Amino acid sequence: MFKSGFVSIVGRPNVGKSTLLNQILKTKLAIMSDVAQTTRNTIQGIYTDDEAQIIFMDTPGIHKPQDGLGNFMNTTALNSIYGVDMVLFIAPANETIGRGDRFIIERLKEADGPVFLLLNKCDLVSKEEVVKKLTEWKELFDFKEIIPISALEDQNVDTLISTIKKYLNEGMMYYPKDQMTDHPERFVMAEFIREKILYFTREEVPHSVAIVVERMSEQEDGSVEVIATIVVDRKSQKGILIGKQGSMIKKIRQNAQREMKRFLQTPVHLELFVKVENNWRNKQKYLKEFGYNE
Ligand code: GDP
Ligand code: MG
Ligand code: K
Repeated sequence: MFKSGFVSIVGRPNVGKSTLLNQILKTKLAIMSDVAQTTRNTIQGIYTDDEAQIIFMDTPGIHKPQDGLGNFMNTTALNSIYGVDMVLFIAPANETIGRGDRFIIERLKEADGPVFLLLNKCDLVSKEEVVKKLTEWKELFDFKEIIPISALEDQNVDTLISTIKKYLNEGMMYYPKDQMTDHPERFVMAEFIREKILYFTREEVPHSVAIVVERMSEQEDGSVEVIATIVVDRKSQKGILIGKQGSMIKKIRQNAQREMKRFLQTPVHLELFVKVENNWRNKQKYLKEFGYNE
């Protein structure tokens, strides 16, 4: 009997949702960063073995909404607990339970299907602390399963997969065996660029950048040309992104290009443009244009 199902991964920003998905899929699918809110759109990662197919949704972190974009991210993240077969709620073992966690817990009561607690980052704390944290969590919610893991160090991730499989129902294979994501490659390219921007500029350029992949085309020699525009809120951000004599944008370009090459397994030529659109975060029009609306 083959099993399949949809599983949503939720939790505050930076608890390790993307790291876990990457560990499961063993590839650089969702982009990880220690800067909050890298993952904006829901990413579907598809795990397939001989017994089951699990379609994972890695959601943007749930946080207190501050603007149009924040609202959208919350809606996406919260909606992902409906209509799925299972919800994985991730909490870090090395942090105290806070208001953000309680906010999500309240919502989880409406979830379709069983909810698991994954206590992540267990590599950072002692066994005693793990036990203590688990006791605290048990009082807050009736989790179907509680699994301490380290997404980064690959601890207990195999246990997680086999436990998920136990709860899945008989079902079809929705995607071909070798397919790992349903996302268009353009989206993945944009995420590579976003990751390099966050990495090289740190806090100087806030999370308000949008990346529009204008073109992605295969050349006759098999290489791929990617043309993308980075949209920022303010002129000052444009200056930071370009850097002294273009040094910053060059670094971003070269490093993103390298990731793209690795991902696509073919030479890539990346061209980057930077454009200022005042206050685009609050303009639904742009959110739609940039693909943040369904
Ligand atoms: P997300 O915002 O929930 O998707 O979190 P990320 O997957 O982007 O991870 C945020 C940060 O936590 C990154 O720096 C990860 O390397 C780190 N991280 C994730 N999982 C673990 C873990 O199990 N152990 C440790 N020590 N760090 C982790
Ligand atoms: Mg993430
Ligand atoms: K993150």
